[in-house]
Amino acid sequence: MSDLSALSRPSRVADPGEGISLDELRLAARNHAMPAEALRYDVTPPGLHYVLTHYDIPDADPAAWTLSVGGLVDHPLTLSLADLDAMTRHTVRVTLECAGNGRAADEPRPVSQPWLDGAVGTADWTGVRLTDLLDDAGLQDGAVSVVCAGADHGVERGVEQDYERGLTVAEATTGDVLVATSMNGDPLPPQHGFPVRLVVPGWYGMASVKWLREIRVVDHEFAGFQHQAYRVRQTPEDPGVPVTRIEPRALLEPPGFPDFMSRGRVVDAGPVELRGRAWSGWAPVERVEVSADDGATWLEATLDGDRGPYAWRGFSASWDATPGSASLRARATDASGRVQPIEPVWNRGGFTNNASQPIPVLVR
Ligand SMILES: Nc1nc2c(c(=O)[nH]1)N[C@H]1C(S)=C(S)[C@@H](COP(=O)(O)O)O[C@H]1N2
Ligand SMILES: [Mo]
Repeated sequence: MSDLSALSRPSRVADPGEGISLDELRLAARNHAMPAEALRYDVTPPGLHYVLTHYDIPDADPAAWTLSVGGLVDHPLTLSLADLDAMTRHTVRVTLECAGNGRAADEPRPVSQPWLDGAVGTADWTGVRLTDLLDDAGLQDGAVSVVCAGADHGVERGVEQDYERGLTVAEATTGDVLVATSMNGDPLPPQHGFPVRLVVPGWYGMASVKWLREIRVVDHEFAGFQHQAYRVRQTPEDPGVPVTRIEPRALLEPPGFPDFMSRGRVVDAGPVELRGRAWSGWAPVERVEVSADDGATWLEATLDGDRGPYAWRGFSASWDATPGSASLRARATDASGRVQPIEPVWNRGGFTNNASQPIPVLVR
């Protein structure tokens, strides 16, 4: 009876025509998306920010919580929340996106959390820089990876584990990686990692370990379960490449009003101001285009002011809507030259699918 794989599920791709299962529905109900209309906010109100939790939200007692920093360091640390609050704090605005965002549009569908396009949100995270903590602890020669462990525990594909991810020393000590205790000026909500989490700006969400309880410096490149899981591969045998930074994506605030079931939109004919947000973890967004004819022709959107290197950027475009049906799309290009594709680029895990998503509209 100790074989955990009896209740665990293998990694799998759906059969042709196979519908979403109750397993996938249960995940989708626990791990909610950001409603598209919340693209109107520069900073996402916490209850509207997407959530993804592999196991359970831990029962955390803030008075007893400690974060330990150990392994290849000169001075191992055990920090209370009061200790973290007493250190120099920084606030960084970060757009976080799950690597599986867009997965449900993959054909065939990888069986997992079936995200459409809403696994995103932007928050002002406040905390201590990971590099400052590592400085205080004193990295020893031979330090290669900084392993970050959450307090949550579960089983995944038959493997029992704590949620753990590593960063190389170079990744951990550059780019504003935060050990955060606050979201939008308030303590972290339970679902976003209360009382302390990692935030790795520019990276897909899996790197930003929630409920952080241990930082362990090791002498090898860490390759735990969550590193094997988050790889872009074509077959189970394919070694693949790791999922790291966020690919560019633009999303439109859906205009007009929705149909309850289809979420298709209704707008009146005439000029329609289209607005949305665009982001990339590789380089600043340079250009956003909008289409009303499913990508046959594109309009150049105007970018709003920059809100920082890790935050999404607003954009707008004026569309002259004529009666009939339309299919709206947006696509972003970043300064590294990455452009959103129209068709999904398939991989077995359904990761990094940043294909432009159509919004059906009826113009009356
Ligand atoms: N400890 C822990 N950290 C975690 C996870 C988790 O399941 N456990 N999920 C990761 C994934 S896959 C994502 S996309 C982000 C989601 O962060 P959010 O729920 O605050 O939006 O948290 C990451 N950090
Ligand atoms: Mo994720």
